[in-house]
Amino acid sequence: MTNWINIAQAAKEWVLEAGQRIRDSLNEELLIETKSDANDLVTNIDKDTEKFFIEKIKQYNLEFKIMGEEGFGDRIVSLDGVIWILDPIDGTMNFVHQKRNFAISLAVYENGEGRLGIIYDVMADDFYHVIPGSGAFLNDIRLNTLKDVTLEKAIIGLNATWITPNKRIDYQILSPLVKTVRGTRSYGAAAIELAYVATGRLDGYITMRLNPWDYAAGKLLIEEVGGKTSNLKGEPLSLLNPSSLLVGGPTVYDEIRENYLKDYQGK
Ligand code: 2AM
Ligand code: CA
Repeated sequence: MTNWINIAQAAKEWVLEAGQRIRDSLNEELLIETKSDANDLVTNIDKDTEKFFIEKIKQYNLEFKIMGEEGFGDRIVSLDGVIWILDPIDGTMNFVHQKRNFAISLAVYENGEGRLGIIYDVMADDFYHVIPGSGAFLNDIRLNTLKDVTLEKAIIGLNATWITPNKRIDYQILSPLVKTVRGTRSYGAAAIELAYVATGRLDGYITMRLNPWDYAAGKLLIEEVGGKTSNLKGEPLSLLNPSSLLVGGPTVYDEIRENYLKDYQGK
């Protein structure tokens, strides 16, 4: 039997150590490169942090597989076995430009079932973790079940990037939604926005494209406190492919799905 409590304790130590290494690196000069486009950034610290985790995880158990954003892990084509899903720095643009509001996101799934989720907001020193079925926590204080909030009183996480006329379908969906809700916020790091939904600081979060390492941990946190997660079509989030994403408390989630996304045709 796999002992998830022991694994969670080990993972917590690695995450805190990695967080300290990242904070220490802030005084050094970063090597910044771009990936898919000029605004898709990666630094030497993203890569070093991913390698740090891979070494720790493989030392712990060679059979564990790792899906890491920077590609130093394994090539994952199925959810069989124990898979660690890692974003060494979620919110790299924030890391580079703002030196805050970035997170380490780490999740463990066994045959597609969530076993552990950790999000560490490195500069705030906020450590979120969940062992599905045993509770979700912020700095070891248990998170409450989400309060039910209606859409009119909701603050929704939403990045203005998606509200551009040339992304017509997105504009058509998001513009009426923005007019209905109480407010919108964008923090620039999906893992932090998901953690905020789990704590009730945000009532929902909607985005057109993320990768599994951006939401694998946050999904588990939100579900543990009674929130709902899916892609914009209402299908379960893929752990193998990029996806759109809608999460929120039950009422916010249902209202957005039923009143704004009925005809959504994208991914
Ligand atoms: P990253 O910093 O790990 O790349 C920014 O709004 C959020 O979206 C961050 O969580 C960022 O993760 C993620 N992100 C940025 N560009 C993306 C892309 N092209 N596809 C999927 N997710 C992206
Ligand atoms: Ca990243």
